[in-house]
Amino acid sequence: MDFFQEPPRLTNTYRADVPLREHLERLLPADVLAQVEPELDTVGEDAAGGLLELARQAEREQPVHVPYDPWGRRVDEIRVSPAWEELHRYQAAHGMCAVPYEGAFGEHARVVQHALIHVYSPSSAIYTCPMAMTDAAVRVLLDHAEPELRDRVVPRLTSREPDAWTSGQWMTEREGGSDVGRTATRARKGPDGRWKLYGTKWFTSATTADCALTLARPEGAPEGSGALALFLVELVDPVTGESQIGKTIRVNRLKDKLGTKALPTAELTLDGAFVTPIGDPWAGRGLKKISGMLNVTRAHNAMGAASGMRRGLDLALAYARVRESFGASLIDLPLHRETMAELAVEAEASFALALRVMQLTGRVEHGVATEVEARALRGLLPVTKLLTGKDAVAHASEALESFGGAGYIEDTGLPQLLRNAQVLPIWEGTTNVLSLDLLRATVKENALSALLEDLVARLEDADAPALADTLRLVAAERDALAAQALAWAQTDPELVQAGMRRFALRLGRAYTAALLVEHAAYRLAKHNDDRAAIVARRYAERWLDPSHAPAPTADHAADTARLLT
Ligand code: MFK
Repeated sequence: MDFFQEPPRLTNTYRADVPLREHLERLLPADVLAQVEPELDTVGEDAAGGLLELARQAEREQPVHVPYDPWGRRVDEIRVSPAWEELHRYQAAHGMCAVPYEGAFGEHARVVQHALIHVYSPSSAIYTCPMAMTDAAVRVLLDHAEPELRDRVVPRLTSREPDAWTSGQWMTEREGGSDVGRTATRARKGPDGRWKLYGTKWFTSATTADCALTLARPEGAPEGSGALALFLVELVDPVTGESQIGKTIRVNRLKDKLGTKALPTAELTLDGAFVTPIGDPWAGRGLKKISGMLNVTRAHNAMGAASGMRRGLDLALAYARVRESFGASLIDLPLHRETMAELAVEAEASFALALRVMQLTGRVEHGVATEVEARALRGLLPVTKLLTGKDAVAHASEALESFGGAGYIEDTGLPQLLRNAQVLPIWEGTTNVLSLDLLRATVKENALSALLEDLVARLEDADAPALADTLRLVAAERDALAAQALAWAQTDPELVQAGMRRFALRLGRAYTAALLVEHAAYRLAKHNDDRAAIVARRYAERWLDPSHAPAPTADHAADTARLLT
């Protein structure tokens, strides 16, 4: 009989995600967990079924730019798949951008939001991009907008209705990608008192949004990033009620990208686009204000990275269970098992790191964070974004490899995992830009010392013998990092900059290991469960102990089995 390989099949991705469920049980009060779990279960069921179908459809039916109508009138319509629109309605109905602002879960709202997004994201065809920018725009409007603008726009962005608004973030220009200070778009105030923008925006993701935050230099203002002003563009002008697209906002073309294919990303020309200033444009500080947006989208980036890794793991494991080679299921071949266990450890590590950012964000937003936690979060954001972004690419590559040739074939849907991961270290700040942001946060806000202090606090309850070796590795790395930071006070600033990427990656790994230890200590104490302790040890041995080259023992093999059950 002909042989046909059974494909990997996902099951409810919430129920299958042991680390997610364990971390929620640790972090959320029982009543909050009981309230959100049915919804997570529904999203998990859909993520393995209906949502996944929608995501596949959206990736197939890619956005199209229609510049002119049949009679030659400029329209600049961007047509997206109906599935993309349905993915919008789904996340809105589940409040994925609304939860942090509705007040229902207090300081826990960001953890709840993370859980929902973690389950939804890998079956969303990167609909999480407009969601990230929408969430971030709400944060900026709440923090900086005049009450009239804030009260008109925020309820639309946080709506759960099908017509909920989304926001874009139009920052990148031909002159300035990472160096946003080079923004060349000009802002001019007309005699009617209204502001208009003139310039070209080189990357505008989710261009079908209802509004966007953007930067421009008021005519006559000085050069440099400090004079840039922040504006909200509404695609339908709120004064005239007319669409600005095809008129004062022209779509030059859609970008031909490596991945994120369902997501429309365009080049735009602003030719007198009507905008509303956020604060006094002459006071500048636009870059400072929009950095609040960047910090939210960077947290989303980390959530996207961790959830993509989880999906790679789920698929690789599902395949290993149905694929036979050399007389056994892949999952029973010792070396393949090792690779699967490593994918599991890495996915959990990134998840724990992103979750900590969301937990701290919730605490800061609800005014319950300590001063140390707030400063630690400022440093943790760039570190988390850069580390999870890098790890997501390596993880996706390994996940594809575990399928052999099938991982390289388009209609399996697997190459998309790698393509979509590759954007994560690029957008929202590259690894180098974020490494330097850690330096900025350290120099200006003393973030590093707070981060190291918070790291030590994660280890407080880790007195179980099963964690002793791991704890030693984390503590030694923490001491090495602190010593390096001290030495830098006496070092040529150019050398400090040159060392920042390596430092930020090491710091991220040490902090992540501390988070895994914290979780493991809880699992051992509360549930007499050592799964998380194995995860913490493997992670610390791999990343914090360069001399560690394990020759697997029988115990090691038993631990691997434990991670794969
Ligand atoms: C799956 C989900 C994915 C999510 C998808 C979203 C898709 C969106 C696609 C995109 O739009 S990608 C475009 C992303 N662009 C960037 O991320 C820009 C990267 N560049 C930087 O972040 C640079 O570091 C920066 C532009 C900020 C450097 O510019 P400058 O002129 O050297 O900044 P400067 O003078 O150091 O900082 C100006 C002020 O902002 C300072 O405050 P003060 O004026 O009070 O001293 C800084 O401290 C502050 N600041 C800068 N970054 C900050 C910050 N404050 C808080 N947090 C930050 N991150």
